[in-house]
Amino acid sequence: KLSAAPAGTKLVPTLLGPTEIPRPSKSLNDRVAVYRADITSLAVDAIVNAANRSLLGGGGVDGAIHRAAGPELYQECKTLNGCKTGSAKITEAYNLPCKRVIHAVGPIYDPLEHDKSEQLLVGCYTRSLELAVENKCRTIAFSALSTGVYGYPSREAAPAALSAIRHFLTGKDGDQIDKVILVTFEKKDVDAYTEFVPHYFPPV
Ligand code: AR6
Repeated sequence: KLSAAPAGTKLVPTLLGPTEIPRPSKSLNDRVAVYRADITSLAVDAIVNAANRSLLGGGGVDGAIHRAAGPELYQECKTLNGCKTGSAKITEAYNLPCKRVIHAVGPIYDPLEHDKSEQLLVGCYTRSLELAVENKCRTIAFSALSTGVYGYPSREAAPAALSAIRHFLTGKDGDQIDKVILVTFEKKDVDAYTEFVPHYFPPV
């Protein structure tokens, strides 16, 4: 029997259904973590970059990842012909301690088209997880896609991210992923995940 949603919780109809309350699951909870860290320092199988459609670098976490990976990353990115918003592409990681970099292109937040922004953000998380599985990456660390320069409010991005992750982990390829790490850099992201993780991954 499903319990009631905590008061004020925003459910994400995109993937979970407006009345679906996630069941507590220890094995699922053990596979999701929130770290406050610099994503370029993590020795996971794949880190997810918050890129733009050119895939040729930029500011924010994208700039930090390109600086730490070295110029070969830019050379490889030039061969990819960019990427659509809401999707992702994978490269080698060069001088980074991780094995691969997944470059996801989040939406520029549009408050007048909330559902479209949410659909695109969910697409980034889902496609990144698919790419991880296709490339045998079992541990994946996400930056808080779209919540910096692209203006997506952290309190709205967190439920979209968590619902996409939960949906994937409980789906047919979910057992191919051992750990999903949500990497936060700023207090607003820490606060958003702290608020919403217990809803999507309820304590057992
Ligand atoms: N490690 C982890 N997170 C970080 C780091 C880091 N080293 N640096 C920043 N963040 P943003 P976006 C966080 O702006 O909103 C770029 O120019 C940051 O605090 O990097 O998707 C691209 O080229 C925020 O929570 O990405 C695009 O043009 C999160 O990473 C555009 O910005 C994402 O913020 C993409 O904008």
